[in-house]
Amino acid sequence: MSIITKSIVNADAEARYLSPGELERIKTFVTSGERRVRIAQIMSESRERIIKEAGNQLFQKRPDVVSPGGNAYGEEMTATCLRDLDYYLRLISYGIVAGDVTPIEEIGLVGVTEMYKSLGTPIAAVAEGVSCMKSVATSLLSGDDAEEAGGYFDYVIGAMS
Ligand SMILES: CCC1=C(C)/C(=C/C2=NC(=C\c3[nH]c(/C=C4\NC(=O)[C@H](C)[C@H]4CC)c(C)c3CCC(=O)O)/C(CCC(=O)O)=C2C)NC1=O
Repeated sequence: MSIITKSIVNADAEARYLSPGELERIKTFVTSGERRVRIAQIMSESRERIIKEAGNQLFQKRPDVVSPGGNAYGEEMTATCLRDLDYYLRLISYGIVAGDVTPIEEIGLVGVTEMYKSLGTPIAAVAEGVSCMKSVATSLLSGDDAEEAGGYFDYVIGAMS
């Protein structure tokens, strides 16, 4: 839910006008809208490049995951691993547009530790992969945009550590 919808639901539940604080947060959300949409467009247009380069960086840093016995060993498993990176990049782009980490959290982070544990996937290596995506993605963005986007990647990395 966007901050606008959320504020309206809360205010209407109490049959009141939006408070000055709520309006101030909505103002910040609206004035940063152009930047957030611009970042999401760049990430969406460059998704293949971001995932490919981040995957290469990850497998150089963590050759164990693509070696025999590794969780992402073999063509099919490597493709599944890259698909997971794609999932997280997509969720991060949702978060950036919404100006809110809730969609990332609800779709991709609730229960994530247990999920990767049961799959035998080293979650630290997934976090490393997200960190590689951050470095590729932010290199495609200008200063302020890179900083804004970086926070969402950091949020995912933090939730995995
Ligand atoms: C949108 C929300 C969402 C997420 C996040 C998600 C993740 C997810 N990753 C999975 C598997 C997997 N995930 C990986 C990923 C990796 N292995 C590694 O060693 C690397 C570190 C890493 C890549 C960075 C691999 C290799 C599998 C397959 C494991 C297996 O089948 O044994 C599975 C098991 C089912 C399947 O194979 O599709 C799920 C549910 N699914 C979702 O719907």
